[in-house]
Amino acid sequence: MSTTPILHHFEASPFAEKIRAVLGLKRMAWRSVLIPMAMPKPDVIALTGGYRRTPIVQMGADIYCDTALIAKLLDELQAEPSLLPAAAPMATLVAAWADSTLFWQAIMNTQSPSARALIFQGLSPEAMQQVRDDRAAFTSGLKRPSASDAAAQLQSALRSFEQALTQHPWLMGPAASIADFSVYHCLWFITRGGMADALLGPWPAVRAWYARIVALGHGMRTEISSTEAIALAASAGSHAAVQVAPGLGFAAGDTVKVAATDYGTEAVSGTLVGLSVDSITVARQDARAGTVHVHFPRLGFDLSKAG
Ligand SMILES: N[C@@H](CCC(=O)N[C@@H](CS)C(=O)NCC(=O)O)C(=O)O
Repeated sequence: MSTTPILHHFEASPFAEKIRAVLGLKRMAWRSVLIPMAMPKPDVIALTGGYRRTPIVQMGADIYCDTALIAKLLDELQAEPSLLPAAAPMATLVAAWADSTLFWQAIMNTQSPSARALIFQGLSPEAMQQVRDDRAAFTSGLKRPSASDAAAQLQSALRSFEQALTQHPWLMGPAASIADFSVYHCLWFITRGGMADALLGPWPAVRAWYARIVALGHGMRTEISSTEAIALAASAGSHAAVQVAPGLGFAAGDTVKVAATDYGTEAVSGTLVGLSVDSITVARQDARAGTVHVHFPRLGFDLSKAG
């Protein structure tokens, strides 16, 4: 099986930019499948069985959902430079805070018509409206900060980043870690919305650090179609080794459902084949993709027995 990851993404996605920048740090070769920004996404659903968030990474017939798990996969595929340097054991926790809290502060600082126009440049007014309607349903259960709360909260976070980055080159110390990339993609979204001067202007160490991440690039990218990606899943013939650890309340072969707990909560149903304190793996069948193993992190996901 090929060891080149396939990233299913769209250009304007900040979470995809997090992974593209990690691929740049690691100077990895990868294949790119461009996917729709809004539902319907039949080729994504053929691979995941219901999960519709962006990005996902495919390795043959293994599908990795959520950038926290994708980052771990990329560390397994190429250990150096590591996203979890030994000197930064708390990096995943800072990354989780950035992905779930800083992200919405960034989004709520880019709601002006001029910022939205820059973020969605190239889309027709109808396509922009379609994305807006899609996102309203996608985040309907989620409580976000108001624009004024988000403005204050963002500056408070930037002050902490500035203090850290005047002491060492990366947020958690002398080496880059997953925390840098989770913070970076939030600031990338602000920059895309034309808000960098206004919001990042007072923070020179943050701007210098941001420029260093941009300079890492995106690794070596080759385009393939979603049809080719599905055919690769169907012909893979094997899956990554996983097991259901004892003592976690589930057994291999259980029929289960997995769903994100915050937004985009469509469940994936299947047979449990892998479980640990860090990840969940479900096997499912698809008419086009064959037997697919779909992997999720445990943080931010709800695992339950189906029926
Ligand atoms: N916790 C998820 C969040 C992913 C996320 O919110 N992605 C956005 C795009 S940046 C999304 O899924 N938007 C709707 C869509 O693409 O269908 C992760 O780390 O991957």
